[in-house]
Amino acid sequence: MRTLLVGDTHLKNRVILPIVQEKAQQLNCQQLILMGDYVDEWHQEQNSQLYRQELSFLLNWKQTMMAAGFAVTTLLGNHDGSYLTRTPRLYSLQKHTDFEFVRSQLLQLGLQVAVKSAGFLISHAGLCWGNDLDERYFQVLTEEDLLLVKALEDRVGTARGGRYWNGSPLWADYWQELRDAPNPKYLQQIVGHTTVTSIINEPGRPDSLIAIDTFSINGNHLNNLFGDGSLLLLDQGVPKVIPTNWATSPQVQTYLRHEIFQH
Ligand SMILES: [Mn+2]
Repeated sequence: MRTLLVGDTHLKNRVILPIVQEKAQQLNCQQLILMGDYVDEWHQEQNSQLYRQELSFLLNWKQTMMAAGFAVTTLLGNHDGSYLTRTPRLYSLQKHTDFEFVRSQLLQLGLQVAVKSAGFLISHAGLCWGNDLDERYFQVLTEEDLLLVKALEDRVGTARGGRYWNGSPLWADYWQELRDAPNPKYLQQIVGHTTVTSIINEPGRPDSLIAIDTFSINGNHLNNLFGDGSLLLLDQGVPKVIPTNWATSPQVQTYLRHEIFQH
């Protein structure tokens, strides 16, 4: 089984997912896993139209890819979780009617907390010491699961300003929580959530905790990119970094200029 994993997309689905599609076809992948956080981006809290366009594209894309024979898993991120539980944060879309629309689209997309593939536990932020798995993590969430989502969304680690030293699988900080205190039962994990300039995979360590959130932008000025846009391929269980042209793509520049993002 060849699986391609995609870091947090944060309202850039229309530019990231076509790149993913091309790579998935070139690499003859059968499975695609999106790491969550499809919504919210620096300074876009009032940009309702962008949320609508991005979610519409994402839903269509998932359907199209599944119709073409790809298994597509869309994981739940902390940003998505605050819509499901109706607890807006400062970075959420601020208009209430549009907030509800985003929520319904995310439920329709079909989100789950975790998935296992080739010996790796894969979730938005990772399962660190003191957190256990729940069988519901592996099922697509419905309205009935919102208490579970609420518990995970509230459990913010101290590294991100929360009250718990070990964040939940939606919130664990890669460096200060997951790597500092890995869960001994799950030493092979792949996570998004913590922005990295390029994929972090260090063979030779006793654990294998791979960070792949490479599609982030510099929030101060919205004028440049932070991550290099690389993807992770799992080929027969072996992780391999797949570079993309994201960092030099002219389409990305249209987001950074006033054409798509509000400043
Ligand atoms: Mn996140």
